[in-house]
Amino acid sequence: MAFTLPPLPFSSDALEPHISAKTLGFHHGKHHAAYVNKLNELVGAGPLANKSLEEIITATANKADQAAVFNNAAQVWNHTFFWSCLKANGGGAPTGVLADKIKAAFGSVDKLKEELKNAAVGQFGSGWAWLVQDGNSLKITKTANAVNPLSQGQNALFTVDVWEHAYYLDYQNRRPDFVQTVLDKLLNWEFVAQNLK
Ligand code: MN3
Repeated sequence: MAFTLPPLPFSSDALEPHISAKTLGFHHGKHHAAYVNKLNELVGAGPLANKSLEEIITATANKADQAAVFNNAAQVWNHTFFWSCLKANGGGAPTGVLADKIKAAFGSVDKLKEELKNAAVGQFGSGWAWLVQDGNSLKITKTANAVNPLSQGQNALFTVDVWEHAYYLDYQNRRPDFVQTVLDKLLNWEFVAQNLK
């Protein structure tokens, strides 16, 4: 069965003024859609055709001859995950078990945000910054291009897309401002908490 582009979990203007409807129109409607279309083209009726997205990602990770399939599958997954990490009137502070785990791993929510921002800003070129659960502890990581925690045996809790297409229309070269805005204004802590295992 072919993969389909999941709809955004909010209207395309819901994140204004922080992320414009124009950015989401291109980012979801063109970039995310293109990864879905390319994945379907690559998988076709081949041996991966009946696998889930997650199965395709783990089966093709770190295999040079499967790089195109991996890149498109992972980018489909990464973007769907990223949209759920965002919401209108997000930000604020986490609660419950997630708040406890953040305090244990980073000392405070502000410190976590500082480390996430450093990872996002420090990612050279295209990629992603992540909050992950690795075993029982929380960590900040960054990955290049399409690479994600799934392909590294880690459980993803939150991500921010730092490919230029994620912010250039709204922030031009100001990646740090984009990341800070996502963390302060759009971060969907309820979704992050749901991802804890
Ligand atoms: Mn993107």
